[in-house]
Amino acid sequence: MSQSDCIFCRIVRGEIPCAQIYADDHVLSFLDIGPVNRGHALIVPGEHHRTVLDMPARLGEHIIAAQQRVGRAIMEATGAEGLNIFQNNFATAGQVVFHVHWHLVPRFPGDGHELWPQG
Ligand code: DGP
Repeated sequence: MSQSDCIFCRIVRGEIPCAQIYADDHVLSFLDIGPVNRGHALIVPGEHHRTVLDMPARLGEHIIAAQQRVGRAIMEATGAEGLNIFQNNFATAGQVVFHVHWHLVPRFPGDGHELWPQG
């Protein structure tokens, strides 16, 4: 369930350092190396699955719980007033690391990002 050449598996195994935010038996959360906003975090399941389409649904509950926990923490730490949560599947959709993961991006009034279509 772990791949030797996967960068996120290597982070999960502690072989590559990260700025860790949260960890439990199912997920690891750490700051993105190329943040699009202050506090940009990633949530990564410990198990290696390439995309959300390959991931067993049983992990969903743990992912949502981590999104709530980490989302609250980074909003409080940064003073953000909003939060985008998104993820990319397959290269055509912008996936670069092929170990499924979620982006949590704190949002600030007037931060100018058009990360998400505005309603
Ligand atoms: P995606 O395009 O959804 O596959 O996003 C991959 C993200 O992973 C990207 O925002 C940068 C981040 N990233 C890639 N390598 C590393 C790393 O070694 N450490 C950390 N903290 N983040 C990484």
